[in-house]
Amino acid sequence: MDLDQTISEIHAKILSALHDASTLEAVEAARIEALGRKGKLSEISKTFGKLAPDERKRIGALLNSVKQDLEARIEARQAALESAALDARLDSEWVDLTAPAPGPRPGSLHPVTQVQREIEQLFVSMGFTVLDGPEVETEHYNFDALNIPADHPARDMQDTFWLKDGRLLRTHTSPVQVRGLEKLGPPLKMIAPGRAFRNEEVDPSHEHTFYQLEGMMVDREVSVAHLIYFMKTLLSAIFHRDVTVRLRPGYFPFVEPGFELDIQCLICSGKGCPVCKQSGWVELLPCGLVNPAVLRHSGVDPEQWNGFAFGLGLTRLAMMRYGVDDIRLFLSGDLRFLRQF
Ligand code: FA5
Repeated sequence: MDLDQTISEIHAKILSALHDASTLEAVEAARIEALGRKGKLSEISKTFGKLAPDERKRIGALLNSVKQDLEARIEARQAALESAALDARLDSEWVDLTAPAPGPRPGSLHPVTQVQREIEQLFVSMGFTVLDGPEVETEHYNFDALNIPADHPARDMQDTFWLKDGRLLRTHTSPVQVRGLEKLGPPLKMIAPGRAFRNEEVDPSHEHTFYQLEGMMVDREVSVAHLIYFMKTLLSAIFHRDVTVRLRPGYFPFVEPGFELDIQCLICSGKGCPVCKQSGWVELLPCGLVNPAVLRHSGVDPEQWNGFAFGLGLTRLAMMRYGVDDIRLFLSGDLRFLRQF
């Protein structure tokens, strides 16, 4: 095979390799194959010595023109691949500076707050006033004024967190009954939502810190019928459906007669589970007619006035409403839980 043909074959082969090269590495490999120190064209240059002077000149010129052509094409191919790589990068790393920024992730109200607000709205629409009371209470308001003197066994029903100064963390929202009557006097329709604290073992239905919602109506002739009407209105507004309840006698020194209104456990539909301690019922809404002694302690004449009162377990109500099977989740601060509401 003569040199002309060899050179033109190498030329054609490298052109085709360049055409097929899709990476800079492939282009470099083609360059080395033709133009590298031990490349095919360089090898041919080494055989020049054997050629006649004319032939040497002619082949030399041919080699040079092929080399120049290949160098130019290699450079063009490299430039094309580099620009394609840059385009691909720009495409993948593209940021639309004109796109509107994603807004802050909206939060939501705590489930207990949501239920509390619903009940507040309901009672306000029926003419009740919403009152607040201190969480650090005196023994007088938490116990004595509610007809629970120091030696009364009912004090043991509520394990109390006592403070060094003799005050306590209120064990229920009932002190607001007395504070409300003292401040506003009868006739009075009030509710008082808030936190209560008890030094007791926590379990799926008992927390040391939980919410109650106290309610009281004092007027001239209040009866158990009024009480039952408001309790029924409350439950149907919260559950939007029929729930099974039972009313049984309950003892609280500040009401007479006293009742316990239990709701059939909505976690297990009454079959029995850890929340209802396998009983099928959850204590939710103790209530009764206000004991005349409480009215007297609050400066109200029980000959002229009477009333009803209730102490709704608000956190328990939220459990039933949303099907939460462990009360401890409410205070856990676990966002995976809270984001569901
Ligand atoms: C009382 O606290 C009375 N003050 C309620 C009352 C008010 C009765 C007015 C009559 C008239 P009791 O200890 O049963 O009662 O608590 C009331 C409700 O609070 C319970 O039915 C329950 O739903 C809720 N509760 C009580 N202890 C806890 C606790 N540790 N964790 C969560 N909820 C509780």
